[in-house]
Amino acid sequence: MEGEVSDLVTFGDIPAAIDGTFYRVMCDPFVPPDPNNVPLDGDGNVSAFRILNGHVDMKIKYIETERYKLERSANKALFGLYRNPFTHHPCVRSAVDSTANTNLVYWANRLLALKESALPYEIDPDTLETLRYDPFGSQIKAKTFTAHPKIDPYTSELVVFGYEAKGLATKDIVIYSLDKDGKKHDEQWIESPWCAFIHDCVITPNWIVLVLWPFEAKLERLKAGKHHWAWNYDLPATFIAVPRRKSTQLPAGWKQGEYRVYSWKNCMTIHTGGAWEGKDGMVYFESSRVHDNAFPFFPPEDGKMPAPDAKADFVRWEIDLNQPSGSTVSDPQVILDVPSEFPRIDERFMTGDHEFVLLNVFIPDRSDGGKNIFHGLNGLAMHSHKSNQTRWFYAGDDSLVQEPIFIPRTSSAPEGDGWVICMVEQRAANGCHLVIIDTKEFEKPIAIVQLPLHVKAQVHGNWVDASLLSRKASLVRTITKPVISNQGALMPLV
Ligand code: V55
Ligand code: FE
Repeated sequence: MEGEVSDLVTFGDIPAAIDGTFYRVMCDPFVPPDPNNVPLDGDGNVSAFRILNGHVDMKIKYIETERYKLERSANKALFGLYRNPFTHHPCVRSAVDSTANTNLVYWANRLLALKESALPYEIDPDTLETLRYDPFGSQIKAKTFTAHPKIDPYTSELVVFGYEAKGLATKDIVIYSLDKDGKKHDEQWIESPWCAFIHDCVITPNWIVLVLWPFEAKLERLKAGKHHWAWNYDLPATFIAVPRRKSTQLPAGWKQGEYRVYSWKNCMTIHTGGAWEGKDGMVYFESSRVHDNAFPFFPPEDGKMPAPDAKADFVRWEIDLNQPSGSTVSDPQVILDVPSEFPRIDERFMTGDHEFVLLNVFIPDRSDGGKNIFHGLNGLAMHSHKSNQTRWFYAGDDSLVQEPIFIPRTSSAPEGDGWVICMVEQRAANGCHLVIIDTKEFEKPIAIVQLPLHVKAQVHGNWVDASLLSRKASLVRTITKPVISNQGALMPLV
């Protein structure tokens, strides 16, 4: 599906102060994929929701990656397994192996469509047309760019890393930042303890901590035509702490150029929330945690499947940088003892002390979803670290929620004061809608925006304030007409 719909049917009222675009990306294979491929490899398809004057316009468009164009013209899959060029058709092995399907980040006046196996694609924020691959050009020496770069709002830097940065199954990791003009700074290269899956990271003013999952890539297995990743129950969840800059004040005992590797037990710390620095070389960060392999499509080499009732929660890790490399970190503190994913904070406070985390959760004793992370999450939580209180939003029966995106009420509003926008999927009803929640009353939405079709699950999304976008116009047209009440042809889904 590609297309545009203007003025989506909306129940409730969208505040006129909300002016910007919610961008999200889905995995949406254009041609039937290789039957053995994994769900992570569908073509990136963007949905954009331009909100202006209380109205919402929507546009959906594929990212025209090299893969997409080649497979579209062949009208069949030419790429085999995820990140395994040995399984691709020989004619496409030199093409960029990116579906650009994981995240959309606006930085340096560019809307970046990201896949961690390659460099960014840049897309037009208004038309969603694909503009170019590798928009930061020759200054970028690595082959890969994370889908989870982090914006440091205090220094106006995008902190980037890439793993397998010198090519397939290499242990090389690059770290650098891009300033607001897209110029690279503070590049450094480090080596991973094994060729690990490094999906996410955290940043503090002085540190970047890379979060390694216990999967392993091996060139021999790739050459044998098998999956890029195999879970390894003998590997621990591992964190690599790296000073962000040469000028970082190092704790006692640290040498210039050093980085340290810390680990816990075997588990999957899927996505990170916030991070901050404590006194005397302490770094704290939060993450979701599944106590097993949350990607059963990448089993270990012996084929062992994860426990169907694997426990999941949201935890706080404490890294003591005074401990030598190779140390074990202490058991994390459980912040929310429910299956949780997609933690997000008010990113105006990224790197610093912050009170709130927003996340998808499975609210026990309500319908839908499941008892664990594999069955979908039926609500949102907004947790205060200060009061230790959690507020819950239950999306209704037959409702699965996607990543919560925070929109500050104004650029200078207090932390957490604003709105949350979130896609809700109703599989039985075969529909989707956006909910807009005012954080003053988290339990119920102020507006529900009806999509005219069911869309696939989002991987990640972000809000881009209109002040950052080059044109103030709507994606479809500029809406100036007054609100017309719905005539009742469509019923609200919740
Ligand atoms: C993730 C998703 C990806 C990927 C690697 O959610 C990790 C984690 C949608 O693609 O390539
Ligand atoms: Fe992610």
